Amino acid sequence: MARANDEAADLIQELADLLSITGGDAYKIRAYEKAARAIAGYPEDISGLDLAGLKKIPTVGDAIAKKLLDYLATGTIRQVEELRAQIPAGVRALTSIPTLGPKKAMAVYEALGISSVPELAEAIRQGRLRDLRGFGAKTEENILHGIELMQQAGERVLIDVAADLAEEIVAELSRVTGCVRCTYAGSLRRMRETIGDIDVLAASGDPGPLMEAFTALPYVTEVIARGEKKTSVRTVKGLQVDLRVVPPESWGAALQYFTGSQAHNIRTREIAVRAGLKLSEYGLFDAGTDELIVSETEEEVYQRLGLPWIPPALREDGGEIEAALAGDLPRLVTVEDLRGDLHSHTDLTDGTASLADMVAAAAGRGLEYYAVTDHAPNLFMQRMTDEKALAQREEIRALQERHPGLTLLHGTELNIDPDGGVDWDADFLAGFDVCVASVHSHFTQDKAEMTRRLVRACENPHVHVIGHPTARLIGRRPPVDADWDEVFKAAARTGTALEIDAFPDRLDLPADLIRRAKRFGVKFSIDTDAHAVGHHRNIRYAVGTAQRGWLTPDDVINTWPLDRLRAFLRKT
Ligand code: DGT
Ligand code: CA
Ligand code: CA
Ligand code: ZN
Repeated sequence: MARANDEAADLIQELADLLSITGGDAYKIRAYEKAARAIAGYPEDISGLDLAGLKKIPTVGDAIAKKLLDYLATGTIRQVEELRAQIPAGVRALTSIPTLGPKKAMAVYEALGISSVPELAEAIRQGRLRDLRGFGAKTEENILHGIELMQQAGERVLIDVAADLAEEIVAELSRVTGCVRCTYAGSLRRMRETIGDIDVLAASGDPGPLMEAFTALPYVTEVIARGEKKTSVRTVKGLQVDLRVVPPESWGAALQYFTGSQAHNIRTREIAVRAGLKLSEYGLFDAGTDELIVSETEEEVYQRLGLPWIPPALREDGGEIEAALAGDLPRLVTVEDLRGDLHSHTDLTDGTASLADMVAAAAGRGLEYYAVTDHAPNLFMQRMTDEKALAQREEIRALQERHPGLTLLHGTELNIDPDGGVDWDADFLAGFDVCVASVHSHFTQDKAEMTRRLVRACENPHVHVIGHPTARLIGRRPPVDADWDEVFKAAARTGTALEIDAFPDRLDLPADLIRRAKRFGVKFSIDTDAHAVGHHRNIRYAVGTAQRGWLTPDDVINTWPLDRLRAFLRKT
């Protein structure tokens, strides 16, 4: 991964945020936001690029490229520094509340001197906000709700942030002399959607050099605790990382223990106790003689407990122990099982890469089919038209000749309107190979309305996949309220797949709903929803989510051969 890309993207995004506080030009702000996404998603490390190289990044023009040069030379962007100096830090803290816009943040600061989240919550409780111009009871409720969302997300980070850092640390430590094995465990190995801290495990007869190398990593900001067996540090993004070093012969037992979850470990320990054994991070021992029985691999540890190896994504005490004992563990879907991707965008709408680049990225993943599904006209900001959609179809036909091994599908991402209708009429829709339909507005409809809306979308014979069905944004927007069992019944009955969207702040459907939907016979589509070349890498997070929902390849329509997929898309 390229850390410079992330830092530069953060600075450009901050520039957009700061400009929106000072009432900057909306067009410019949008351009910065788009560029920030493009920079973060750019596959090449920007730190080696010159002006011409930087301008090759999609949506980055001369002005932004110069800001990036400024960053590469000085580690910051001058305009960001100037704006930071102008705008009180308190106001910036307030804008981290997802439901409080920059203008309102500035207003409460100027009128009431409020400059922190707790002060704001207190002022709302005292009813001091509702007399301000542009504020009312509804605004207060919204802000409080935003504060709640923020607190729920707490100190946890999204899975991609943790995964990128963990992989970098594992790569560094693996190079240290004496390191026999190294990997990450904990919630990240189980692919939870958010991560509290990263747990890295290493095997070595000599922990000293590993602990040294770990605390010396450039992104470590604080050493919280340093010991022989365990060292904990805090890193630049505030995320804590624990490193545990165990003797090589304890590897399997330690990996099992530190992968967790705690609830799963309690179950495995009980099984050990009932068999006259003792299970710890050091191994599986005879409870009577303390003699070590096995500890080198996880497989051996599970086997000696009378269990097959259990995939980490299932280790939540959610029935996996019972299934393992009965020999009923599912054969979970993997990234390698995926033959296609049914949801992606290009720079024709809000993507940052060209059609050719996105298709090349799909080919690079070894896919057999790939659907381009740019936004439909009712998402007005994206300015889709019939003509543009048809022109794109021609472009795809032409491009197909260059990719004999990859079948290109022309699709679209429709907008499900409040009544459950979609953008185009049946005739026009019939021209697409695949239609994803998603909720992009009116998120707060009541349960009955939202249920009807989603059921109607499923009943549309031209809708094949419901995109990011709950529309949640982790830590920023709650899931829509619907009677999900009714939606699942409709999806199963009509042969409409539900998506598992790979964006780390979506992961939608979430795992618990996936598992429930599967019981109704629902089929799923595991998609990137890629808006940039780099987003293709996110697919593993959606697969992890699918695994946590106990899905097998057969449950997932884009693991199927194209013929079987096409039959499903006919919805007969
Ligand atoms: P997180 O960090 O909140 O996202 O979740 P985890 O699961 O990574 O939790 P963490 O970092 O506290 O501990 C990592 C694993 O270590 C955990 O899944 C199970 C194991 N573990 C840690 N402390 C205990 C404990 O007191 N009892 C048991 N049974 N297992 C523990
Ligand atoms: Ca952890
Ligand atoms: Ca931990
Ligand atoms: Zn999309």
